[in-house]
Amino acid sequence: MNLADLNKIAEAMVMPGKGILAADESSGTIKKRFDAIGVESTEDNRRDYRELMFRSTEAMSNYISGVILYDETIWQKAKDGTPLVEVIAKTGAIPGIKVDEGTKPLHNCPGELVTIGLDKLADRLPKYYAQGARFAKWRAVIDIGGGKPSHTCVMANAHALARYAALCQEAQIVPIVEPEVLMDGDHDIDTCHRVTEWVLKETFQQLYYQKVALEGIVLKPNMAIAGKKSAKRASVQDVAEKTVRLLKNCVPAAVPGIAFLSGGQSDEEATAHLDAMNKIGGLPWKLTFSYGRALQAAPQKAWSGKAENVAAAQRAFAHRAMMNGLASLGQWKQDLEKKAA
Ligand code: 5MM
Repeated sequence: MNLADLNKIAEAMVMPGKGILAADESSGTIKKRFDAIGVESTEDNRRDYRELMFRSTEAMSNYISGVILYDETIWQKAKDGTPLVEVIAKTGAIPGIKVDEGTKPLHNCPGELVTIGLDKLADRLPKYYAQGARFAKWRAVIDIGGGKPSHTCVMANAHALARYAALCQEAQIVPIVEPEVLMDGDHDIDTCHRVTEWVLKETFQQLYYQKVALEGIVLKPNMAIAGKKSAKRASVQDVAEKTVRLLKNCVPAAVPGIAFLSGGQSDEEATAHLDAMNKIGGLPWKLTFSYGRALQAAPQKAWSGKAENVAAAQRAFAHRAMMNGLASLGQWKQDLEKKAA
């Protein structure tokens, strides 16, 4: 492992003003997204949709530092025959790859999941590197409510994340470490804060046990936020202050950057929260975005599977990318959203 090179990639992934596009929806997830816009989820449609984002030079060159791809996409070619990884790399963004293989029920823990995919990972990573991937992603899912999460679930997922991260670094690939505490329940922001603190502390403990070099990772956590069904909504300032406090208590300064997931927040909420955190300032790591839904909902809707809508979809993508790029600098303003409408 060459740590200086890993660190260079990690720093580039979180460079000020830019963030990561999470375009790694698995087949089931992209089908759900396409169903919502009335588009059939065929290989060609998935390619066309993703190609339109990767060819949106305005968004990609100015605001996107890296793209997380699904296995199908990393081997796919654009309509004109150019490998999609090349299309991405030409914009200056770094190609990355989701390497987890989804989740399975965790034995003895009803309703809980553990992320799988470690078995052949050491063999798969060099192939992804040869195809151009310089970072990877593994997502653990932790649910709150009804006695969850269990100690077993938190431990099993943190251990898998750390084993994955160590294997990535060995293969000269920067691991995005994503322990996602879901915002599906009716819990309040303080419960989310408490559970996320537990999950992050356990994750960093396991990263230490697996000898992962923190200078060569990027953390992708949820924000401290109330569950979607909670009656007690937290203000933007509350989310920002509690998330920053949480991260300061859990994430060593050696980590180059933190790139949040959006987790089901609205586009504008996800931007406003990131911006408010960066406005607090004085942080030991960069804070940016690695959004899936909060970057793609608008372009997906604008595209709706029609070739004549490609330019409008690219504009919608560029707008969200710019808003989040500004938020990564703490320079977003709400009236910038109105101007685009
Ligand atoms: C883009 O969605 C990613 C893949 O999800 P599945 O494996 O479930 O298909 C997901 O991991 C994503 O990268 C993160 O959750 C962040 O996306 P959001 O939409 O939460 O910003």
